[in-house]
Amino acid sequence: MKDASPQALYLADYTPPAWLVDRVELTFRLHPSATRVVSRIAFRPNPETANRRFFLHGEDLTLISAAIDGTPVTPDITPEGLVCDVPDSPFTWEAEVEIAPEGNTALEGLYMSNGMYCTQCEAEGFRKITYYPDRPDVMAPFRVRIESDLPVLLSNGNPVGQGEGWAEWDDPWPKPAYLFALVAGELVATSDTFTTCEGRKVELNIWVRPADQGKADYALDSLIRSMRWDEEFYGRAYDLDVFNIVAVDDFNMGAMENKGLNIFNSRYVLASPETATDRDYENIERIIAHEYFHNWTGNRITCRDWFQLCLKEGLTVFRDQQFAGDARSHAVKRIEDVITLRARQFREDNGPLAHPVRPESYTEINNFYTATVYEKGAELIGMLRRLVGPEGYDKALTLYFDRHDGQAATIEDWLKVFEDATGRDLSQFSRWYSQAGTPRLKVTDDFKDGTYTLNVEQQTPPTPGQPEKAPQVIPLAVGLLSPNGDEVVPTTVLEVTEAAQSFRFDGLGARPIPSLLRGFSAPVILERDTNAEERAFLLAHDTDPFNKWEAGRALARDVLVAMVTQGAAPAPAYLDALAAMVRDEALDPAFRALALGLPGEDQLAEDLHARGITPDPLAIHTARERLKSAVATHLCPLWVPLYDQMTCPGPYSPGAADAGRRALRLAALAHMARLDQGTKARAHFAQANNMTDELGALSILIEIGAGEEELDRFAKRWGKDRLVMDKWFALQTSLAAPDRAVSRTSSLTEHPDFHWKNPNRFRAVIGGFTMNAAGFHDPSGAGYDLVADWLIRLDAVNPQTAARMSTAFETWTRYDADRQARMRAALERIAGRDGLSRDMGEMVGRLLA
Ligand code: 0A1
Ligand code: ZN
Repeated sequence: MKDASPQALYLADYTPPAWLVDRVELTFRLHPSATRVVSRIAFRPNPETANRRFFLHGEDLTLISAAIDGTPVTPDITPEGLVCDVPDSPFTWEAEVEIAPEGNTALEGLYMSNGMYCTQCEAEGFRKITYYPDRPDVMAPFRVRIESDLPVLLSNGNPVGQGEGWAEWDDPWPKPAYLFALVAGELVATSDTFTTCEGRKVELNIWVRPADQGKADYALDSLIRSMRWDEEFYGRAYDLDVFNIVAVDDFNMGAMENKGLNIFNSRYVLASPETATDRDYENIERIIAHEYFHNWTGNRITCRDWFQLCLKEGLTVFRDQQFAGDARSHAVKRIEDVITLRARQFREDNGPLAHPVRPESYTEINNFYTATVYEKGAELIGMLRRLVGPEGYDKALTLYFDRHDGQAATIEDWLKVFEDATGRDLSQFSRWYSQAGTPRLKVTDDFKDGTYTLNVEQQTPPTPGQPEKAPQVIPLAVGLLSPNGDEVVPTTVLEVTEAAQSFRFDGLGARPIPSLLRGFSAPVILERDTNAEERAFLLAHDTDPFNKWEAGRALARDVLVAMVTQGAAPAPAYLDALAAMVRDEALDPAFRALALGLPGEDQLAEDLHARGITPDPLAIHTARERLKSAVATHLCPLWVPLYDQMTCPGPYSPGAADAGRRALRLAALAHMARLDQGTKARAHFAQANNMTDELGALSILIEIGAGEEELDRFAKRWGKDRLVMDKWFALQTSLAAPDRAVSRTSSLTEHPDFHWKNPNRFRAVIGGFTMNAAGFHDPSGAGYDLVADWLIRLDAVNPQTAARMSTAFETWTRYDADRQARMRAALERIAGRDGLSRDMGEMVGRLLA
C-alpha cells in the first residue's frame, strides 16, 4: 500500500494541540483577485501537553503582516504553514494575508462561483483562507466582519451588525475551523420562521441566485420537518437565531454543514415539478436533513481528528435514513439504502481501495469521504441499535449528548457511552471500526426431531494491509416460516460472535423455511446453497418486506448468471413469480417498481467474479437486455392496465405515494416500449408535465436505441437550465449503447455547454460514462483512455473531484488479462504525470498497489 509513503499520517501518531484558541476575529475585505483577510486570534497553552511548538497551517497565502501582542514578528513560512517563536503564556496573534478567490478552481477555501463568493473548509480548506491551527480538535467562537459591495453578506452564527458595504456575524458556539463559512453575493431568500421546543424563534432562509427564485420551497419545507423531527426523536433543538442555507452551482460535494450557514450544491436545493425528478426531491429532503442533523452530530460534538470522520458521518447518515424512513416508507427506504450500499460500499470493500470505517492512515483526507465511512458507518450504528435495542440506543444517545457536548470526540468515546448506558461490552463490536472488508456469512441448516439448527460460519476476506481478520459480532435477524407460509418463529436477532456457531429452534412440527438477515440486519454477504423454489416461496410468503424483495432479486441474479454463463433462457419460475408480485395490489407501488428493477451490470460483474468467473461486460449487458425483453413479453398483458391504473390525479406532489405510482407506471412503460418500439413512450414524453415523466420517458427511449429527436427537443426546451442540462448530458453518456458510448461521450466533451470545470457537469458527462459498464469497458480500451485523459486534465484544476472519480477503476482486477493490462496502463499513465496532485497520487498509488 501507498500508506508507507512519507506523507502518510497515522491514527496512532495523534498528539493533542500545543495551543488552544479562546477566540477568533476575522475581517474579510473581499476582492476577486486580492481579498485581504485580517485575523486576530487569542491563543493559550494547552495544559494537557508540554509541547509549545507554535505551528499554524497555511497554504497559498501571501502574508502581509504578523504580530504577537502588537509586536511585529517574522515567522518562518513553509508550503504547509508557518512557525514562529512565541511566549509560553497566552497571547494574541494578528495577521493579514492576501488570497485570490477568483483563481481558486479547486473549490476549497474561499472561491467564486458565478460572481458569488463562498467557502468550503472541510476538511482542510480553512488553511487556504488564513494561518490557523486547522485541525478539528481546536474549537473556538468566531466573530466575522465582511466588507464588500455585494448585497448579501453571510457568515456563521447570529448577525450582530450591518451597514453600507459591511456586515458582522458572531458565532458563540466554539467550532473547529472546518465549520467556518462565508458567502457574499447577489442572492434572494425564501424564508420562514421556526420556534424550537425551547421557545427560540429561528429565522430560516434559503438563499439562491435571483434567476432561481421560487425553487427553494421544498428545501425549506424539508428543513422545517427536519428541525421538528430532531426535537421529537433525539430531543435536539436548534441553538442560534438564524439558520441560513445557500445554493451554489460550483461545489465538489453534495452539501456542507457549516455552523448556522449550510452551503449546498444547488442540485440539492433547487426544485420545481417541471425541472426536478422525484429522485431529486427525495435527495433534497435527505440532504437538507443530513446537514441539519450535523448541527448536533458533527458541530456541537465534532471529531477529535479526521480518522474519526465516521463519528459524525456514520451517525448523521443513520439519522437521515431514519428520518427519510419516517417521512416515506421504511421498507422501500431500506431496500434503496441496501442497493446503494452494495453498489458503492461492497464494491469499495472488495477492491484495492478497501479501508476500515475508521481508517488508520491516510495521505489526503479528502480521499476518505467514502461509502465505507458514510454508508458502512451508518450500518454500524444500525447494528448497535439492533444489539442494544431502541431504549438502550436512546439512553446511549442522551448520554453521548450530555457527556460530549462541546467536545471533539473519538470512536472510543462513542462506544463507551453505549457501554456505560447499557452495560454491554463492546470490545468485539469495535472490530467493525478497524477491520475492512465485507464479512461472508455461510449458513447451512438441519432439521431433526422437531429441532431446527442453523449453522453459521463467518469469514472476512483479506483487504489491503489486513491479511487476517478476527470474528466480528453480527446481528443476524431471522424468522422461520412453515411450509404453508405461516410464520412459526417471528423475527429474532441471533448474535453471531464466533467463526463458527450453531443456533437451535426447538418444538417445530415440520422443517421450516428460514428467512435470514431480515431487514438486512448486518452489512454482510449471505452465502447459502438454496434453490429457486425456496426463493419463490419467500418472495410469495415472507412477512419481512426486505427479504421479500431480496428473494426476487436473488432469483433475478441467478437467472442472469445462468444467461451469461450458459446462454440459458430466462427461467419461467422467475417470470411467474415476478408477475404475481406485480399483480399484487396489496403491495406498495414503490415496492413493486423496485421489484421490477434488475441487479445492475456492475453488480452482476461482481457476482460473477465472486463465483470465480471473469465477467464480460458486453455479455452482461446483452443478457440484461434480453431479460428485460423477456419480462416485457412474458408479462405483456399486465403493462397497459398497470400504466392506465397508476396515474396521479391532481397537481404534482413529490410525496412517496405519488412518486411510487409514477415509478411503477414508468416501469410498465419501459416494458411496453420493448413491445411497441417506443410509441407510447414518445407520447408520454410529449405529454409530460413534470420532469420525472419527461426524463423517465426519454431514458426509456434511449435505452431501446431511439429518442434522438426527443433529446433535441429536450435540449431546445431546457438549454438554459444548467441542472436539467446535467441530466441531458448524463443520460446520453450513461445509457448509450455499448458500441457507441465512447464516441458519444467524446463528442459531448466538444459540446459548447460542456463546462468541464463545473463539477456537476464533469460528473454528468465523464461520471455518467463511467457508469455505462459495457461502454467504459469497451475491449479496445478507448473508454479507459478517455476517462484517464479527462482525469489528468481535471486534476490540474480540481484535484478533489478528479481523485474521487478515479474510483471508476477500482474494480480493475476483476476483469480479463487484456482489460486489466489496459486499465493498468491508463492508471500508470495518470501516475506518471508531472505535478500530479496529492489527492490523485494517493488514489492511483492505492489502485495500483
Ligand atoms: N461533511 C459534508 C460533506 C463534505 C465532505 C467533504 C468535503 O470536502 C472534502 C465537503 C463536504 C457532509 O457530510 O455532508
Ligand atoms: Zn455528513
